[in-house]
Amino acid sequence: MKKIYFITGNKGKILEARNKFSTVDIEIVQKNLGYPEIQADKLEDVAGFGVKHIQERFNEPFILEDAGLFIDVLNGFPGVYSSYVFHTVGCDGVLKLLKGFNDDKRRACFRSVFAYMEPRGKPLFFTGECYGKISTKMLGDHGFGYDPIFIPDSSSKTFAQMETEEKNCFSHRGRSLNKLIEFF
Ligand code: ITT
Repeated sequence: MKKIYFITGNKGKILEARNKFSTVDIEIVQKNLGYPEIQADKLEDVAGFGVKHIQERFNEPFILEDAGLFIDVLNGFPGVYSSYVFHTVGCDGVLKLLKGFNDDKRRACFRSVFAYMEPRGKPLFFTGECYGKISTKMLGDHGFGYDPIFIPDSSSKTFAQMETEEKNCFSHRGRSLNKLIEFF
């Protein structure tokens, strides 16, 4: 079976990718090599820099992903700073920033960018988006990160109230992974 290494420290991402790839003959293997996440305006640039860094010390086909939560009323914040914001103020901090805002001021979008790289190759990018809103409180205990406060359009549940398979039907990552699977 073909193996693709997924360079990530995030077990939730691995679960979601394995769930998607269960329909094809490709094994997703987690490799937590670590790479610098540069400060840039676009997720593509963060992923692109990471790919070059990993390519210098890893000689197998691999994927890595940069993702973020973009909140309309905050002009896209936390966006490319999602990881830092999550580890400093977390879901609670985001809820506080939006306190008192009604539903139409709670619009947000999750974005995912996968980069696929073969040894000595050039990176290929696959993107996915999911629009929705920020809930008024944390709900659910599945998933990771901002899942307890994000309700995708066409659902009334947060991502954290969904099993992996259901989240994958709606999510930014589910969509970028669909494109990646189609490519393979
Ligand atoms: P990597 O090792 O793959 O970089 P990470 O958790 O640092 O794992 P990102 O930099 O891509 O992942 O994610 C930025 C932040 O956005 C981070 O705090 C995640 O928890 C959060 N995030 C990304 N995708 C998410 C999702 O599907 N649901 C909830 N939060 C998500």
